[in-house]
Amino acid sequence: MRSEHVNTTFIEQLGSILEPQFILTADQDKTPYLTDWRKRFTGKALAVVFPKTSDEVAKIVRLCSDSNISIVPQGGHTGFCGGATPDASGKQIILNLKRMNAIREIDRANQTITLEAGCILQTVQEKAAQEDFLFPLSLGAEGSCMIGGNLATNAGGTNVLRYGNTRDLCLGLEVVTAKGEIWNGLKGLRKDNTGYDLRDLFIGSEGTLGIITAAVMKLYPLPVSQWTTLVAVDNIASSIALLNLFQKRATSLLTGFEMMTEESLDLNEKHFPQMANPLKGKPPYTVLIELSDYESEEHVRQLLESVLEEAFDGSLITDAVIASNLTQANAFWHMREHITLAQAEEGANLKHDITIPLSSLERFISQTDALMKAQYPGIRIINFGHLGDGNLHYNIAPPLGLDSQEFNRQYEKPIHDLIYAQVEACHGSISAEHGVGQLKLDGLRAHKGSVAHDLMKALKTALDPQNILNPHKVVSI
Ligand code: FAD
Ligand code: 2HG
Ligand code: ZN
Repeated sequence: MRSEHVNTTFIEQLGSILEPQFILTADQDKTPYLTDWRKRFTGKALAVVFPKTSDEVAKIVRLCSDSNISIVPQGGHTGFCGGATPDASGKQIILNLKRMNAIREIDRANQTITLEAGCILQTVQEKAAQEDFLFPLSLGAEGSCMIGGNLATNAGGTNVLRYGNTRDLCLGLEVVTAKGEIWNGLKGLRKDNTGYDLRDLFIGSEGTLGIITAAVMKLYPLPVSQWTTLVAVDNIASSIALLNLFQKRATSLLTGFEMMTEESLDLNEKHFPQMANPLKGKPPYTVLIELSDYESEEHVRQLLESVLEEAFDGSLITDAVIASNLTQANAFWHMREHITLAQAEEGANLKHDITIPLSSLERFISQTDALMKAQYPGIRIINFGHLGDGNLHYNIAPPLGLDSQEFNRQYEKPIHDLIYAQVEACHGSISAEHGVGQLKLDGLRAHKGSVAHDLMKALKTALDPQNILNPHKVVSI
C-alpha cells in the first residue's frame, strides 16, 4: 500500500475519535507546533491532534499502534532539549495536551490538587493561591509550560531547595500506556510501598514510556511573608559559605538561593536596561536570597538582617539590598529570570544545565573557566543558576562579533566535550533539570555508563515494544 494512502486512511480514522477542528493537517496550521522554544529543532508532522479526555488519548494511541505511527507528546513546548519536537520524517503525530486543562479536585484536608496534564503552571499556582495554598513549582516558563510537561521533564526551577523537584511534589498519576490502556494511579497517598514505583518511572521519562494525562500534586500552606535580598559576593567559595550559613540559621525558611555572575548580568542589562543590578559597582557574583515565613513579617525580617550582618562580619558579602516591597522583590526575580531571554536576544548559545556537588563547585568553575578562556579567547561564559541545588546554567556565548550559528556549528562538540569532561571529573550530571530529549541523546550513554543505559533501554523496550512513544528521545532502542 502506498504511504499516502495509509496516511489518508489514518487521518480519516482520527476523524472518528476527534472533531475535525482538533486535527491539524495543513502546513500553515501545524507550523507553530513544529519548532522548539530555542529554535534549535524543527520537524515535520503528519498531524497535530488535541484530545480533550484520557479516553480520547487512549483511542489515539491504539490507532497509532495499529497503524505503526509514532507519537510526540507535547505540552507548552518550552522544553530545552527538543523532546516535544517531531523528527524530520513527517510520519509522526504531535499529541498536544492543551485541551486537557481541567482542575478535577482540590482536597483541602489532604492538601492536594488533582489536575489534568494540559493545565498551565501559572494557572495552577493562581488556583492554589485562591484556595489559600501554595503550589511551589516555579520557573521562568510558568506562563506557558504545562503540568504534564513539568512532570515529563521532572522540572526544577527556583523552589527546589525547599520543596524539591516536580517529582517530589507528585503523589499520583494517570497515564495512557503505549498499548493505549489507561493506568489510574491517582491516589493522593504519602505512603504506598506496593511494589515498583510506576509513578516515579513515568516522571522524567519525557514522553517515552507513557502519556501523562492527569496528576495528584501536593499543596502547601501559603507563606505569610517573603523577604527577598540581593547580595554582592567576591567569589564562589564565599557564595557557598553564605548558603551554608543561611541553611544553618534560616533552615526551612530558606526558599531561594540563586547565583548570577557579572557577565550574565551585563548581558541582561544590554538587552533589558531597566533590569540593571541595584548593587553598587559590578560584583563578580550576585546572589538572590529569598526567605519565606509562616509566622510574622517581623520575625523573618529580623532573621534576614541578623544573618546578613553575620555574613558582612565574616567578609562573605560586600553589599546587600533588601527588597522593600513586593514590586522590588519581583524586579529582583525578573532580573534573574531574564538572563535566559537576554541570551536568546543575543543569538544562539550553548547551554550546559549541570549539577555539581557543592563541595566541588569552586574547583569546577575555576578549572573550566580557565580551560575555556585559554582555548576560546574572547568566549563569554554566562554562568548563573540555582546555586542552592548545585545547579549551574553554564552557558556559552561566542566572542563578540562572531556569528553565533556559525560558531556553534564549528565548536559545539568540542565545547560540550570539554565542559562535560569537567562535569564527569567532579561527579556531576550533564542534565540537572532540563532533561535529555534529542539534544543529549548521544551524550547519555557515556554519562550514565553502559549498565544504567542498558537498564533504561530494557525499560523502554518492556513498556513500549513497538517504539511508538517519542522514539529517539532519551534512549534509542
Ligand atoms: P514540552 O516542552 O511540551 O515537553 C517537554 C517533554 O515532555 C517532551 O519530551 C514531551 O514529549 C514531554 N511531554 C510533555 N507533556 C507530556 C505529557 N503530558 N505526557 C508525557 N510526556 C509529555 N526548566 C526547569 O526545569 N527549570 C527552570 O527553571 C526552567 N526555566 C525555563 C525558563 C524559560 C524561559 C524556558 C523557555 C524554559 C525553562 N525551563 C525550565 C524548561 C521547560 O520550561 C521545562 O522543561 C518544562 O517542564 C517543560 O514543560 P512543557 O509543558 O513546555 O513541555
Ligand atoms: C533558569 O534557571 C532556566 O532560568 C533556564 O532553567 C536556564 O537559560 C538557561 O539555560
Ligand atoms: Zn534553571
